[in-house]
Amino acid sequence: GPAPEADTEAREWLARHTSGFGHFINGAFVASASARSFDTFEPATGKVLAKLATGGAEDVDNAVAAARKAQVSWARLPGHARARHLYALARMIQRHARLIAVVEAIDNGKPIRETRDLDVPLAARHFYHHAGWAQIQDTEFADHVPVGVVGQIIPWNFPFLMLAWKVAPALALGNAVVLKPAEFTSLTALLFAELASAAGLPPGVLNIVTGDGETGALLVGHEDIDKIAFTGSTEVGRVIRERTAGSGKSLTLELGGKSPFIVFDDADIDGAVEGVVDAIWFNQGQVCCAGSRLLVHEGIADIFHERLKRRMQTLRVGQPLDKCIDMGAIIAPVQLTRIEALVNKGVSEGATLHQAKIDMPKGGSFYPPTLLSGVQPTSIVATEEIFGPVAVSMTFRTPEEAIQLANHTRYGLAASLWSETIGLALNVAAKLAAGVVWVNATNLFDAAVGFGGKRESGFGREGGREGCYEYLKPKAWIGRKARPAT
Ligand code: TXE
Repeated sequence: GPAPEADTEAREWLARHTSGFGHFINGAFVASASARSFDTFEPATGKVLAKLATGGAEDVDNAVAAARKAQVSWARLPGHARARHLYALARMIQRHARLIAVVEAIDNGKPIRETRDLDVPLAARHFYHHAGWAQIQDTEFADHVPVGVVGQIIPWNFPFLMLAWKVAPALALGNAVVLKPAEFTSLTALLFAELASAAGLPPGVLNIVTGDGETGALLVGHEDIDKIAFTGSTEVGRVIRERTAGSGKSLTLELGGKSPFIVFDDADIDGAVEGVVDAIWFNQGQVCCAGSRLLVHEGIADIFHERLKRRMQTLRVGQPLDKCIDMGAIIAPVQLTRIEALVNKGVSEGATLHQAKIDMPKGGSFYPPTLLSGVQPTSIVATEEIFGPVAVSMTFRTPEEAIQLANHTRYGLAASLWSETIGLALNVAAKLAAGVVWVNATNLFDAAVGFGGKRESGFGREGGREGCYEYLKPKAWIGRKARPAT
């Protein structure tokens, strides 16, 4: 496939920023007050891609102050006027879809086919969808007011899409935002800031401060922020929950998962095998709702595993900008090491390892499609989120046992089940502890459907009406008739 260098528009965009990006505060890019910076790397090559500013206390202060000031007039706009801005952002994303998709693929390492067909169109769809809510906010949410200034902290696995999931509802409903992208993947957020400014978004409504967990912690601890919306690891989610406890800040957390993928003996086996490809090898398995635990009915386990192994062998791992690949690079060497360590642990705990013997690219952080079968339900690989292209499989005999195994987790984000019997599917679906259950499907998202978890996968929803309420506060108005003048 073509080398990453082949894309001139993205390379030119990057070249324009060789001296660094700065933060996006009050409608303009500004140098970091901290005077500190860090490098961001290209996962597929390991090479330095850009220099990014490290947000310190003063940068966060400036961004929050700009947001506070802008929020007042932003919230005062009638809903239809805010809707116009969201439509403009959606159209801007569509107009620059190719550039965003390429920058995202280079920065994250995921296949261009995914950024082009999923991340970017879904992000545009989120802005369109929430423009609709802004349009009817004045009547639909008349007894609610915006939360105010929102600090948003997002992960690296879907950098642009997570930005859209967070920014679109917040802005639609009259809030102002300070967003901190993940340190591995800040580029499409900065590109979005450029586009938003070109689209005429009022200064201060959206601010972007780059940096690592320290910068995130400054946002979490800031006194003048009304809400934190976080997507990332359960560990950091726990820290944020503790830090915001008693502060009066609202909080939503979208955290990790270990989602079950249940295949009953009457399932369409080829369909389910293809489902596994989408469940665990999509985005190199770096998906919070990845179907990472395969629960397969004993009666079809042999044939299912045989066909799955055959399918694995046909997957192509390669350069992100190659349109013919199925899997790109793992985000960073540190994650690669983590995946390797967990897989070794699985083998030492007695699981059988199967890895596709396919050509692997050299240079960057790559890991082959992997299956661990015969896994014990209590083993580390069956309980810990691996966050890589590693499926673990177990077998069951009865639907009751499948449900019990599926729910044997501290998480509860998603579940996928495969059966041709609708009664069985609905009955089992009702008993699964998950924020979303997919039937004969996996990893389906829609801007109109609230996404979120239960248990240690977090709380709060993103998308749809329920997602709007996360950026609103109820406000009651009770009064008496004014006393007639005497
Ligand atoms: O996540 P972090 P990491 C899981 C996955 C992965 C593991 C580690 O298992 O292997 O997390 O990934 C910011 N206060 N998921 O280390 O650290 C950080 O800068 C405030 C699942 O990248 O949670 C980044 O912007 N913010 C997940 C964001 O939090 C802090 C997606 C997420 O980083 C902070 C990503 C702090 N103290 C990883 N520390 C999912 N559910 O999709 C860090 N951050």
